[in-house]
Amino acid sequence: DTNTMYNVIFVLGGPGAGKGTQCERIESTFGYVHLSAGDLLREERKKTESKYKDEIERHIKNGSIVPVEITCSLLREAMAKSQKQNFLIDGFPRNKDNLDGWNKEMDNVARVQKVLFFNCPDKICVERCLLRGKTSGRSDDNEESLKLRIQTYRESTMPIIEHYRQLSLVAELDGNKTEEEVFNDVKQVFQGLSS
Ligand code: UP5
Ligand code: MG
Repeated sequence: DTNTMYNVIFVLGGPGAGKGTQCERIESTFGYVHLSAGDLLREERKKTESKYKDEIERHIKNGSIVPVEITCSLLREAMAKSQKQNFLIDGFPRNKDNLDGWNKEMDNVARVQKVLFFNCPDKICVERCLLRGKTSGRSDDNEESLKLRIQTYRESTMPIIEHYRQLSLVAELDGNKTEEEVFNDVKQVFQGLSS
């Protein structure tokens, strides 16, 4: 029964491509609940009682990808807790393990409506993250982690974007514009969305 299924829009793109920024705007304008997988992992890492915290921190610093069992259960928990139906899932799925785990666990629970892909040159992405790093406190906003994050994005996440492109689910947006201009493009995508 599709009426009781969650509607999910995945939001992908390199580090600093503007996923989080645009998701916040989408949330306020279109009512989709924004769930950032990275934010959920950073929250989990802060919990003293979490058995995953060291593993999560190691992956974040190395720009590598946390096993799907951890990420998917955090997402699923947040979705259930919100009691809403429409979600923007930001920064997930990032590799084949994520994709397979999601499909296995969420196949009968969620429908992937669209994949927003913010395409932005590496150089711009790095500049943005380094600038943010001055105040973000994020342990991965430094040159060394950024190299690894970009490499992981190229090797592991781009194939996932390609997978969804084959399924005609991808809306590609130029992330190398002003926030306002990118959001105007995003709005066009939402106007064409059938629910
Ligand atoms: N900014 C945004 N838009 C701009 C624009 N148009 N023009 C100029 N500046 C713009 O933006 C980044 C910065 O750029 C901000 O300062 C913003 O003001 C500015 P933001 O919107 O935060 O970009 P975003 O794409 O969200 O960048 P983020 O750094 O969050 O992306 P990542 O994908 O690297 O980070 P995420 O939090 O998703 O993941 C972090 C780590 O968690 C991963 O490396 C991985 O180790 C782990 N992870 C998993 O293992 N599994 C998951 O499923 C998810 C994460
Ligand atoms: Mg983000």
